[in-house]
Amino acid sequence: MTERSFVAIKPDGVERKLTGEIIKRIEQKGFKMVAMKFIKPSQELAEEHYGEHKEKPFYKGLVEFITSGPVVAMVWEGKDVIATIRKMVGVTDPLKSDPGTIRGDFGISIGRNIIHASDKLESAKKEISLWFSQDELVEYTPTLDKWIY
Ligand code: RTP
Ligand code: MG
Repeated sequence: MTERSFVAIKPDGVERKLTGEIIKRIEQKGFKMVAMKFIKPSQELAEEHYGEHKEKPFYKGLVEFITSGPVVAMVWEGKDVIATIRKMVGVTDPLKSDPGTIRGDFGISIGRNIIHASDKLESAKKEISLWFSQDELVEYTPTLDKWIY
């Protein structure tokens, strides 16, 4: 199914200059970029984004970290993009992520795992509307072959 996913390169990924590498991987997979911005998230945005983890012991540190520096926030579109990008990202703990995944190739620490990606359709919709206004989602049709998104 064609759908959209919210992806964010976290402050550690930006600081380690992995932005180009990560965008390259998602582009080369074949997905279509719909939106992108470089921002230092506010406290409110971060708290809302990770709201599902409010009661967890790592919540405060997680919000502190995600607001500590700039992130690259993006929306990507394509067939099964949500599950596919999660697969490309790896599991939450980089040490348990397979080589070939973003966290498996570049991460060590669960609290510094480089990238966020929506885990299901419902979260993707919520996250896209939280991070982007409607007019920041760019409508366009690629003019290349039909099989390229
Ligand atoms: P994300 O939401 O950031 O894409 O990561 P995720 O789905 O793989 O993991 P999730 O369970 O949603 O957790 C959100 C972030 O919280 C940090 N975390 N720390 N046990 C811990 O110390 C712990 N568990 C989770 C991670 O940075 C994780 O990405
Ligand atoms: Mg998550």
